[in-house]
Amino acid sequence: TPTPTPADKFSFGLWTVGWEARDQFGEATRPWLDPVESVHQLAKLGASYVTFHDDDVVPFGSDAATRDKILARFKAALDETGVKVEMITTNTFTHPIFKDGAFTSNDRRVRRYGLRKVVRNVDLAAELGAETFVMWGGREGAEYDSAKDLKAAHDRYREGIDTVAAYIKEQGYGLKIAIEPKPNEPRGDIILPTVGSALAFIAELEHGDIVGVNPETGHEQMAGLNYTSSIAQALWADKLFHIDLNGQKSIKYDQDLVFGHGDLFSAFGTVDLLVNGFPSGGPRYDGPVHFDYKPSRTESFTGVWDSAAANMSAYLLLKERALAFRADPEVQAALEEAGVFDLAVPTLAEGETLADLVADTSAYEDLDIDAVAERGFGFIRLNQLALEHALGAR
Ligand code: 3MF
Ligand code: MG
Ligand code: MG
Ligand code: MG
Repeated sequence: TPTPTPADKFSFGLWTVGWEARDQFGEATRPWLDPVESVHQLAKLGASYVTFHDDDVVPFGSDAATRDKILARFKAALDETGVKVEMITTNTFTHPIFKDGAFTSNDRRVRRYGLRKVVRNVDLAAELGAETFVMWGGREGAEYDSAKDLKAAHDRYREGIDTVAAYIKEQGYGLKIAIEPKPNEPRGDIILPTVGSALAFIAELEHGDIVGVNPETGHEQMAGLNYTSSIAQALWADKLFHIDLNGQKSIKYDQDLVFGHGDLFSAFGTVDLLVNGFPSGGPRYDGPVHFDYKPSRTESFTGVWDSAAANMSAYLLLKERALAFRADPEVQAALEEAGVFDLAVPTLAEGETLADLVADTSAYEDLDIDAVAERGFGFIRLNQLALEHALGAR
């Protein structure tokens, strides 16, 4: 299998390999993993970056002196390995204080505390040279419709994010905020459930220019959505600031499998878009390839490091296949026949007005609609070519 290089920009959340594998029904199956060890191991496996929640590195509630000491030791590991921090995020979901959310808790004291915790972490992100500040509002939601004033919740969410964005600008930090949507889990329903919801929300912000999205494969799939379509819309809107790749098998609990271990053919489509871009060109994702998965509860530390390597290997194998797919002349001909390239041609000609179109009888009155309707697009043949490439049969 191919070996990762720095050009691949592979990145891992420290909470992924560091997950102690405690779940709803069972205790931890692995001991705490020192983040310093994770940095060393991930570097050895070929990752270039790590990301973390404040509490992944500095235990919640640590005093200032302890925090400084832990961060100094962590920075030394970064210096030693050359691993960089590209993204930082805040844990506003584990401690019981956040049981009804942070920015949208019904308790104002919690909202004020949450905002302070986030802003403190923005300073750390800037200090460590991160480019992206992710916000996953995992507890921003409810189990019951009567529990929330949803208009006020969106107002408070906007207030929170705009306040953080304004602070980033005031301080002259080069950071961008990426909102991570998720439909449910841990709350029954989470506010901003999908990429589409988050994009619509960002359009209502005062400082939306520095706010984009961090879509996670499994989160979109938990809502029955197509992850590739979701990141495509975010790219189109110039809002794909970051990605969380992983695996999920259909609509069920948040599985956080290794990338490619869920819907493999969909993962092929994702990598195809990431490495080849749109057939008509335009916005590309150029950021870190970040994995947010969980080594299954059945695994020992051997399995933890195997699974970290598996994410990168799956991505690189799919990349090879996706490049071959687009380079195949037969595929290009099938794309041509399917009209994929024609979609980039504007519906109205340059300078043509709607009145001109209405006057063009060949477009309507004289169009042989039955003849046009007879056309077959050949999408199945095209998809079979994709499948053959994905399986390495070509
Ligand atoms: C939960 C998640 C989160 C976010 C993280 C920051 C714990 O399903 O995906 O991981 O990714 O909080 O991005
Ligand atoms: Mg997730
Ligand atoms: Mg997940
Ligand atoms: Mg995530």
